Amino acid sequence: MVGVDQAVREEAAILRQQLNDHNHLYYVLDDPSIPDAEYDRLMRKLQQLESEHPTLKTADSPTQRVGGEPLEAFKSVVHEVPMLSLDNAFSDEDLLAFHRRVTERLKLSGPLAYVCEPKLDGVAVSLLYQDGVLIRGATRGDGSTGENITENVRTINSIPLKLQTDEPPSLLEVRGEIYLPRTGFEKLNQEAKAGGGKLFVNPRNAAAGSLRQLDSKITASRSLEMAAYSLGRIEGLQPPKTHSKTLVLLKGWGFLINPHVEVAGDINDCLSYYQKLLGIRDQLPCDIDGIVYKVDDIGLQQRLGFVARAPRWAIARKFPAQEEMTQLLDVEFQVGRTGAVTPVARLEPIFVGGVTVSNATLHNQDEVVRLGVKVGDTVIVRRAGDVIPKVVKVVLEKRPATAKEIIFPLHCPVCDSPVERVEGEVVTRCSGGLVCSAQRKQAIKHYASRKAMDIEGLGDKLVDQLVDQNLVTAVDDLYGLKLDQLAGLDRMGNKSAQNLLLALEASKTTTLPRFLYALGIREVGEATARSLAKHFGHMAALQQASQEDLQEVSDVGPVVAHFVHDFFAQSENVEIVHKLSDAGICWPDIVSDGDQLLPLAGQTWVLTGGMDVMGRSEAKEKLQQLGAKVAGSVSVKTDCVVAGAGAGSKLKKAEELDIRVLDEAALLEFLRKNDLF
Ligand code: 5U1
Repeated sequence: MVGVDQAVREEAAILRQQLNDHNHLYYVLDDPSIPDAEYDRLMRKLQQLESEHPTLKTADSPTQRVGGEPLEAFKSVVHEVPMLSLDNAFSDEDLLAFHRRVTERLKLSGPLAYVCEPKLDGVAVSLLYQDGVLIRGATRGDGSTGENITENVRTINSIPLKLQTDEPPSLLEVRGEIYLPRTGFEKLNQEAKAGGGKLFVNPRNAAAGSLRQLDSKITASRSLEMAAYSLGRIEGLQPPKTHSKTLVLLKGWGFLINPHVEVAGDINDCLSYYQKLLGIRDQLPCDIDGIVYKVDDIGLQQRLGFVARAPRWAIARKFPAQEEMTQLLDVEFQVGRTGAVTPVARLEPIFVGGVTVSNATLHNQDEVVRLGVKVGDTVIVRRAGDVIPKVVKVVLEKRPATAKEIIFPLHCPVCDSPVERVEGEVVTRCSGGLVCSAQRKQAIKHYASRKAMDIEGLGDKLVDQLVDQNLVTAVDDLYGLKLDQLAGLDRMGNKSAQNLLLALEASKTTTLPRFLYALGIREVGEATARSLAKHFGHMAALQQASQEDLQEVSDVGPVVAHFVHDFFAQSENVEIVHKLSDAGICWPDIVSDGDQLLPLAGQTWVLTGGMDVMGRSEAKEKLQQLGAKVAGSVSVKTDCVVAGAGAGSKLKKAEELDIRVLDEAALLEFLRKNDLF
């Protein structure tokens, strides 16, 4: 590097190191230690040095993550060690048969340890590091030859550009899965929809599509992640003797290892692990399509060897598929709380994502047009995570000659009022308002729901009966119901009627955010209801607020302000609020005396380890809403540590300092009590 001052070179090297370390803290450990603005400042400084002295630009420079010049085409890469595929097991019996084959071949009788890993639904890749610096990224391709996607791989923040060690192996190949978390997938499709672009069917296709971009700036914008799961080639360092230690080594070098990886002492633990992971599958941040079990001992792996293109020492136990094909039998139109008329696909029942599905949403007219779907079509249905099943694709080759166009109704299927579509909106709505019994029923169901007034025992069927028998027209009527009226209803005895009256009574003491949410004001979800309550403190102040006042609330823009204002401008809504108040609904007013009255004001909390149900950033946000400061490290000033799965040194320190520790379940319960979960 002739011509560049030694001091400048050193400064660039320090910046590279700092940025790579902060990147690892942020993207792999989910534990940033500096604010984003400071990170940006360091990045800008390095960019400036590199643009002044282009020879300083190294392969491991974090400035290379933002994407470079577009490529003409991808080059081929021949894998020196082929990237194998895995045999599949579809049942406990298949897994036990695999274990029998393994133990018989090894002539073992005692327990055998396996590593259990979630099988991420993404794209398998190989990363090559020379003297600790990432020099090549390639797709698996057919296992022998893949594509060189180095420029794209460099943009993925959880992939270290440089190994975090002073003594790297001279050559290292790391294998793993690049995937798109569900939130990234939803965001990508929302953006594609807004821009009229093509939607991806699932996160795996989206990850593959993102990696096949010749312009790495596009890849950089896609929030891809990579979890490492094995070594390929390694030179200049003796590899560990077990697979579990290999993962620990990879983690130490800066790779992301899935937090749910576990070592099972024997095959029975593998069976329990399957049940455990299946139970939390829907709450995980990314799609997984099964579990990979690997014999932990590398010596035993070598003795077992391979058959055809799969190892004898590993197997993939598949989960029920999240996408299946079925037939669209009919389309019905459902009317929601706000009058939205939603086309619902009636399907030939199909087992998908672990449940039998016979209905799936088609969202709206635009979506029906986008899918090009007709009644009688064979369709692909996806059910993943907590989301309701969706029709994601039509199998056009299977379209029968009798397939029928889907016609949207001009009148509400329930109350016959005209259906309208406001310009600029995708939704068609019944114009009947409270005349429409479907809208009334939905409004009452929403009012009674768990996150609103939480009226136990007031289920959907009961609401349908109450409205159909004219016992309840609007939510305030609920509080006038009598025992004999309730006891006379279908599937209601005296006891259930009494319990419901008690639940109605209990619901009268509530919180302002819950009540606001329960009113069902358009676009006012739980978070907005909380912001409104916190800002205005009293119902009266909110009712009198102008649209300008409303827009002063954080997260409230002109659209929400319009809906809130419009709601309280309608005398029938104000009357319902009065009647509810007369019925005894009450809550403590929120006194916004700075943050002093927030339950965690003045406290410092630390989050560590993996969270299954709620991501760490979401948990952090909620604790902050309750007034806590959330810090990255444990000290004597820490009031409480939330220790999730695999918590390590921070938990130990908390125990040493005798600091209160909560597990994830306790945190969720605490948040629930504070209306934040
Ligand atoms: N987690 C994980 N996924 N996966 C895929 N481990 C893993 N290992 C694989 C594959 C194909 O192959 C090795 C067992 C060779």
